[in-house]
Amino acid sequence: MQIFPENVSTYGQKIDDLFWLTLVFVMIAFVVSLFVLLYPLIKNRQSNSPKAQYVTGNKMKNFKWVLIALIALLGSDFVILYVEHDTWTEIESLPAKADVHVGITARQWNFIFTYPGPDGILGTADDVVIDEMNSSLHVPINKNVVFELRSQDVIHGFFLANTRLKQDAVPGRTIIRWFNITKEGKYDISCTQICGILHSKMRNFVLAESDDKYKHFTDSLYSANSHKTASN
Ligand SMILES: [Cu+2]
Repeated sequence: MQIFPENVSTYGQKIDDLFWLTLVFVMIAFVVSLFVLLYPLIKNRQSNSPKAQYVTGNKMKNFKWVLIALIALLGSDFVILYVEHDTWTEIESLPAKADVHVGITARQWNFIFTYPGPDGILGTADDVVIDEMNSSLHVPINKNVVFELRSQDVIHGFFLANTRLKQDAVPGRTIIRWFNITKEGKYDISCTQICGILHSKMRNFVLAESDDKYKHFTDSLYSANSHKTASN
């Protein structure tokens, strides 16, 4: 059963597995809570027990159930923490090798993409900035794409659902994250923070391409850009 957008990243499946693990614990807690609420209602209904009982809960006989629930909840939290640790470390830390380095800047109401230019280094004079509504960020497949995320105005949320990566863009901060897409295609980037009146129009894409197509794209982008700077 496919209830999520297709996962196309190297680490997306691990996030999905964590989702299902968390859901199992929450479902167990949900069923137990319902039972604890409903069972006494039925068992102690008026025809069974006409006299009401007042339980203060400060005797150990009653209070132990609070403790048991607390330990069960804390225990499942620790199981999730333990299981997620490796995934968290992998996704939150940068990959040993960054194949592509790009800049992504959020602004009301668009994501602006900065390519590093022919030298492959961000923040130099040959950088190329694409600032268009609904534009696509081109990336090669099976490569570690490291990006620097910024915001020029308010808090935006960068969400690339097909990779399971979601990161807020916070004004004044540069946040470095990464993804690696394993399948060619065009994937939605949506903004997940209500960032103003046109928030819902804030929609860009990641275009994941083969190495050849990606090289073709950057070559033509960079040569068009060098003509532009040469003629200026
Ligand atoms: Cu936004």
